[in-house]
Amino acid sequence: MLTEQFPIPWPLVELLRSAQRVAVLTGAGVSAESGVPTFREAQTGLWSNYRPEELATPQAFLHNPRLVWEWYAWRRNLVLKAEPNPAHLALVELEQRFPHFTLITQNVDNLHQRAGSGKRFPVIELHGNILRTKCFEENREIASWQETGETPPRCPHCGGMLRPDVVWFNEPLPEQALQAAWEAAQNCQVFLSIGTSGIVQPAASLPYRALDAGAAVVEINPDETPLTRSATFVLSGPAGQALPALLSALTP
Ligand code: BV8
Repeated sequence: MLTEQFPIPWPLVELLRSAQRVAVLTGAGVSAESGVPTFREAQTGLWSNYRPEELATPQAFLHNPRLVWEWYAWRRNLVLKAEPNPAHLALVELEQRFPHFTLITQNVDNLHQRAGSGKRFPVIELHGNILRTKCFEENREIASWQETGETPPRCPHCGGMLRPDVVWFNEPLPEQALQAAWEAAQNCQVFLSIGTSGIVQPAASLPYRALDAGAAVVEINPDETPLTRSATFVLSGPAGQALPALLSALTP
């Protein structure tokens, strides 16, 4: 089915029109058209000497807390200046179209929530949220603290270092979020994997859980990924075009 800018396969339209339970996994590619660099894109400026995997670990934080805190402060400012793009907005609409809709995100940029996702079904944040801060020692969220000029700032309760409330490499994902994501993948009829390179585990296993449970998997990505050859449908292009086209194809 040809829509103005993006071809949507008719069998996919029919499948979605009859689907009761839809699950979506998003990655950094969904925020690319908001100007937020994807996780594995070359870092710019001061950060061009570092790979994200080297900075997003507890070891990196303990080795150089100021550097890691400042990297996240730079990214936080970047996402706060960014605006949700048509991909985020189309997902807000899709959340209203199905009896059950689960949005699972690897992104920490809060753009799904700013776009309006989560009003009917809570957004599942697998890797945390860069706008939240927690105590490194107590592992609990800290909403406010005294700025003493020290970087990173200190926990007002125990004096430990503060850190972003994101899941670093070699850290476990939040138990409840991961459990909910497995269940959504297990029980959906259609699973959309959007803007993710499918490298990071355990998130990258979710589409395969859906396939094993008999769901149709749709990959939306301009590039190939390890999932591409297993996906039921592949929409090769930017999410900011594919998702609005999918939405308009669903609108009778
Ligand atoms: C854990 C938060 C256990 C921080 C992130 C099994 C096998 C192999 C390795 C492992 C394994 N199990 C665990 C591991 C280790 C590790 C891992 O997966 N390593 C990888 C590198 C091999 N996993 C972990 O460490 C996880 N923890 O398993 O703990 C445990 C249990 C108990 C006790 C102790 C430990 C934790 C992983 C979470 C790490 N944190 N983020 C931060 O953001 O700073 S991950 C990070 O990668 C981001 O969240 C990001 O979202 C995520 C995934 O990347 P993508 O989103 O896919 O982004 P990427 O740039 O890679 O790709 C973008 C895609 O978009 C591309 O395909 C591109 O083509 C596409 N694109 C571009 N433009 C567009 C587009 N698509 C659509 N439209 C566009 N316009």
